[in-house]
Amino acid sequence: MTMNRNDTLFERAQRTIPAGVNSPVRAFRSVGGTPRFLVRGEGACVWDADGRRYIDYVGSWGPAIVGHAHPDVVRAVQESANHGLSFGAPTEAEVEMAETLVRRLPSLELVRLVSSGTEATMSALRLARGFTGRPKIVKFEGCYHGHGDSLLVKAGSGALTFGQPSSAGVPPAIANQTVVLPYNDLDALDRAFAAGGDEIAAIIVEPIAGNMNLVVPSREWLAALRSTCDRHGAVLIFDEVMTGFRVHPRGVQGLVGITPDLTTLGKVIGGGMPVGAFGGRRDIMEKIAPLGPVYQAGTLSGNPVAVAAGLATLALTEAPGFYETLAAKTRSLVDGLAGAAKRAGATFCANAVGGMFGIYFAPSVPDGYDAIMACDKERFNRFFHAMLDAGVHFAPSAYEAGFVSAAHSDADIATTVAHAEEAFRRLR
Ligand code: KE4
Repeated sequence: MTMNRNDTLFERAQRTIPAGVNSPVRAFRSVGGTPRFLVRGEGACVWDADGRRYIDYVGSWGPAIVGHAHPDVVRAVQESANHGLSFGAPTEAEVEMAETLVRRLPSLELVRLVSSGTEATMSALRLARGFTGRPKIVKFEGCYHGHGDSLLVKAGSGALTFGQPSSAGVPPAIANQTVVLPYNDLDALDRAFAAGGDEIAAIIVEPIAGNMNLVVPSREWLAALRSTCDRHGAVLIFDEVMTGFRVHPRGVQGLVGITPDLTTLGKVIGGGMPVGAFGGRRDIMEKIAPLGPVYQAGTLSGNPVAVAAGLATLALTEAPGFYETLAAKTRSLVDGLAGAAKRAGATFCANAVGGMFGIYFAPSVPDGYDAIMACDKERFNRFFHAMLDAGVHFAPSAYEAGFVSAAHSDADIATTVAHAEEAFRRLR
């Protein structure tokens, strides 16, 4: 078998990097095969080390909402870098970013920048615990909030029983302070708070889930999270690292009209560069050092070059009709895929919210974790590779959402749908 550049690079990478990648999902272990080593992105497309072009629906897992290498974003980065890369001192760009986020998200009165979504969520949890003086947090099965110890926890048995580590290296003493409940399930929420609400510092939730694939919960359930936190004095955290400025100009909180106490952000606000953020109610955020007793810090927090990329990206999303066009494009993709599957006789469905979508080898759109787990993963994996061979780059896992950018053209969508119909026929 001739070794292509991807194979050669993957073999070489594994000699010095665990599994050859710097983040596990990139290793293709869920779908099998050799990951594509990308060398360039432009607009809706990426190119691999063998020079092959792909229409890209990963978009760096969400950040590339205006497309890869947008001239405005690249120019902003270059201009900022010309003045130096990092100072470890305040800069005006960070103030502009904070003002932009506060202006666009209903929940934000104060906001602090960090360098990743993980930093944002782990800081928000520490802040909620510091603000309430309580030890426990509630998260939901199927939701991912980065790799902070308190969040690498899977469901224990029973209502308010202790969570169990979902990763080695997380001490049970930490895991058992996390309660894991079923997503989009009202009864389980009531039982958990009835059993121990006075110990619960916060609920953290993906208000639209994207890390078990796309799952849209009922508005009623989100409203119940809000009222439950109000009743028990717990902090409601919307983890909008993925959904923030992806599904709506004002996040899920703007889409559904439910305001959390804290919001965590990432991805789009960095436009592909390392930026995360956490923010919310002034009385909570004023507990953060150096104002208050909850410590949090970061050498590159608010890095001016990264913030320049984020500001340029967010500015582009404020163009008139940006989100309407993006949502219509994404909807045309999922409707096109569903139509192709129907013509090919494949059991398949798809869903979209704003610029985010989910594809499922199942008869109906999943509304929770169990329904996601019932989807046909093996068929997804075969579909993934058929599409990759055809030059379409979907997320290399049946349990991830997909992303459309403003750079995807109608022709890109039509080409994707045509390749999908062929792939569905070969799946039969
Ligand atoms: P980062 O630390 O990866 O910047 O953000 C963690 C995070 C937090 N919250 C939500 C809702 C997220 O989706 C993420 C990260 N998302 C994954 C995609 N499933 C990043 C891709 C990866 O892990 O390589």
